Amino acid sequence: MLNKVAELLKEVESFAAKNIEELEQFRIKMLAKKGAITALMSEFRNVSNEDKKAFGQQINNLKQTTQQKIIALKEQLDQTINSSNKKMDLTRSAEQVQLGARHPISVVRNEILDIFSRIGFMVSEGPEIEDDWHNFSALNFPPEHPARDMQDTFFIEKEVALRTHTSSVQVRVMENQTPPIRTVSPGRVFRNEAISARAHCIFHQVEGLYIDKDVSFADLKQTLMYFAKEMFGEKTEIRLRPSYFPFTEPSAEVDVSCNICSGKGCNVCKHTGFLEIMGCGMVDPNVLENCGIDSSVYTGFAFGMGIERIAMLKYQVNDLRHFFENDLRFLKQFTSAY
Ligand code: 2U9
Repeated sequence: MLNKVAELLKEVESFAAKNIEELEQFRIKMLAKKGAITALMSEFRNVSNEDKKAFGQQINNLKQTTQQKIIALKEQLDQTINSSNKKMDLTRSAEQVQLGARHPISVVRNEILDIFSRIGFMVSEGPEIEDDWHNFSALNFPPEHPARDMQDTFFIEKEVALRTHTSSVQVRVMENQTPPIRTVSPGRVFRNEAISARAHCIFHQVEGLYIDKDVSFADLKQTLMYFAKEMFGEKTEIRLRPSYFPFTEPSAEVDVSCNICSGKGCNVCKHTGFLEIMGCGMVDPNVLENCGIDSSVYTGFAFGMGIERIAMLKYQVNDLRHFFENDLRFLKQFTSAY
């Protein structure tokens, strides 16, 4: 029994606590109702009469030593907490918070959507994984069109692919709504292309669609002119060149006067005075019929643009890959109301 007391005394004397929690654990272990010292005290009655005196003295000594040790350790720990608090300079100004900024592609997308929303266009979005019908067939792509090839499109299975344009969203809108329809569809699109300064296999588009009675090519030209002036400045001119797309007839490529040289000719516009910004056209009657819209009653126009292309022209970015690398030195240059 006396050995046990001596062992516990040794343990108490050598004990050190790193923190208040450890000290409290130690107090419970020794002095609580089921603690080691309390247990020893309850064995007092089993000690022979001649040993009782010595045992009593030793166990009292152990209990006192333990209590004093706990008080001393508590004082020590309190002091360290206070002195580490004293090292804090509460008057020091706060660490600067790094403010984030919207990605330039989001800035330009929001600006494009805002421009069209001011003339009554709604925003429609849809799936990035599309079936053959919504991405190709409904849009009048012939069965042998090269875009349907594995070389140009990322197929998931035979008739399921990553959408190559957001026109597929507008097919869904036409299938589900009756004209008048005025909608713009922003989103990511995917094409199996080699990555370069001018092309990427993932990029962003906004496509527009307006279907109603008596919609004409003149309405298309006015809408594009309004967009170009809002986006690139009041003095901007537009130019349309005939083109071909399966889903529009007639079709055109849209240029804006160069915002660097104001149309006089410079390196950026390759001395033409114009920069290509999008494609457009009157929706092919076959597309209207494919989507359940009577082409003898309704006509419509559509246009499509790459957001990266618009952002490059607006902010004079000469390499499209900057938009995907997320280098903060590039991104930090864009702060915006959008
Ligand atoms: C429907 C019918 C027709 C959208 C159009 C273009 C012309 C066009 C390209 C510009 C650069 C795609 O990002 S790009 O590579 N787009 O030239 N897009 S007309 O025509 C539609 C859309 C929806 C139902």
